[in-house]
Order: sequence, then C-alpha cells, then structure tokens
Amino acid sequence: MSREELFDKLAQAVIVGEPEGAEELARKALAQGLDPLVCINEGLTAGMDRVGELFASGEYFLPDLIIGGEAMKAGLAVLEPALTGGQEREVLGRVVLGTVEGDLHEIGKTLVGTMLTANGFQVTDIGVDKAVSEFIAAVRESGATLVGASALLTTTMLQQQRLVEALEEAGLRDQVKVMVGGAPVTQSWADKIGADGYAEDAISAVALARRLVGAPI
Ligand code: B1M
Repeated sequence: MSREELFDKLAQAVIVGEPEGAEELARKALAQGLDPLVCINEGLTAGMDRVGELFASGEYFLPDLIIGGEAMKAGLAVLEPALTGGQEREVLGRVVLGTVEGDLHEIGKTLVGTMLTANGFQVTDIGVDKAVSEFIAAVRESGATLVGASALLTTTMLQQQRLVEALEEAGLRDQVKVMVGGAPVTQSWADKIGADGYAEDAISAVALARRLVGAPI
C-alpha cells in the first residue's frame, strides 16, 4: 500500500469510526517505516477534521463524534509511543497541561503533551474538565514554570482567561508562563487575555514552549 493510500485509510477509519481498523493501519504504517507524526497529521487528524465538518453540517451526530474519537485514540495508542522513542534527555522545563473546566475534549491536549514530552519537557497532564483551582494546585505541587490550557469550545475558552486571572490572584503569575491552544483559540484571544503564547498545533506548541522557557529553538 502506498503512503497516500495508508493515510487515506487511516482517515477513513476515523470517519467511519473503526477503532480496530485504525489500530491495525497504524501498526502497518510503523512497519512500513512511516513517520508517526505524519501518520497522525495526514491520516488520523485529517479524518477527525472531516468528522467535525460532517457534525457541523448536520450529517453526523454526537455518537459519530464519540466513535470517531475512539478510532483516533486507538490509532494514537500505537503511533504516540513511536513519537517519544524513550530517549533520555535533559529536562527543558516542567509543564502542567490540561483541558479547561466544562470541556471534555482530550485528544489534541494529549497530543500536545506527547510532543512536549518527546521534546524534553516534563509534563504533568491533569486531564480534562479541570477547574482553574486544579491547574493551580498542580503548578504548586510540580513546581512547573509553564502551564498549558486547552479549550475546544467557544464557551470554555473563557476558562483560559479565568486561569490567567486566578494565577495572578494566587501570586503565581510571575513564576509561570501561560500557553493556550485549541481549535477556536487564536493569537488575538491569547493577547486579549494576557496569556504568554498561543500555538496552533502540537508542533508549534513545542516551539512556543521552548521559547517560553528560554531554550534554544
Ligand atoms: Co466536540 N466539538 N463536542 N466532541 N468535537 C468540536 C470541537 C466542534 C468544533 C465540532 C463542530 O461543530 N464542528 C464543536 C465546537 C463548536 C464550538 O464551540 N466552536 C464541538 C461540539 C459542539 C461538541 C459538543 C457540545 C456536542 C454536543 O454535545 N452537542 C460536546 C461538548 C462536550 C464537552 O466538552 N463538554 C462535544 C463532545 C465531543 C466528544 C466528547 C464526543 C468528542 C471528544 C472525544 C475525546 O476527546 N475523547 C468530540 C470531538 C472528537 C470533536 C471534534 C470532531 C474533533 C476534536 C479532536 O479531537 N480533533 C471537533 C471538531 C474539530 O475540531 N475538527 C469537535 C483532533 C485533535 C488532534 O485536534 O483537538 O484541535 P485538536 O488539537 C490540536 C490543536 O487544536 C492544538 O494542537 C492539537 C494537535 O495538533 N491544541 C493545542 C489543542 N490544545 C492545545 C493546547 C496548547 C497548544 C495547542 O497549548 C496548551
């Protein structure tokens, strides 16, 4: 199978919601020596974007989103370990990462965490639907100097603003940089709420995190 066919089949497995198919294709891709990140971006994420379009146009419903998400996660479970590669490296910085309160979208946040880990950051992933108090508790506990908040809904983006405010109120704002991301989030939103940076995807999140901790890009 050519790489284009494989990417297309990976995308289709997500679109029709076939976790076993996504897992098997992901294994095939690795066996063929394909770059796991390209498989994620051009296969799984392309499929997930299509699911989102079909949902927005009313052709797909909530169960289709759920099963599409399950298929994406099954493929990622195979591809993500190949991204990290298990290399020992110096720790560039400690990051607390989570999806904000009221928001259950985990896939993009987890991918950002995987890429940060793969690139030398120590990541405390606190999960989804996390209140600002939980971000703050994790920052205190881990001594993180970077906090990342993911939001996929226009309604939950407001929690990113609340997080910046709460860090200020807790007296932590000077020691912690804040990065934000998620499909509806933009650079201008990040500027408006006083975040230190915005990243569009997991690759740019790594570059941003490096910049924010003062590591060479
Ligand atoms: Co939801 N959903 N969803 N959903 N869902 C969206 C986000 C939506 C755009 C679909 C649509 O209408 N086209 C829409 C939001 C509309 C809006 O507010 N603008 C939507 C909706 C409406 C909803 C519900 C309200 C539906 C309902 O109940 N009626 C509901 C809300 C539940 C809740 O959170 N309270 C809901 C539920 C769900 C599921 C739980 C079923 C499921 C998630 C499953 C899971 O995560 N385990 C789901 C899914 C799968 C989606 C879509 C289809 C795909 C999201 C995804 O995983 N993408 C999504 C449509 C879309 O985005 N295309 C949609 C793949 C992932 C790799 O990309 O998450 O964007 P993404 O992450 C990227 C970047 O954004 C960035 O890097 C990542 C990797 O490249 N990034 C960061 C993300 N976080 C970052 C943080 C950073 C930096 C970069 O720094 C900290």
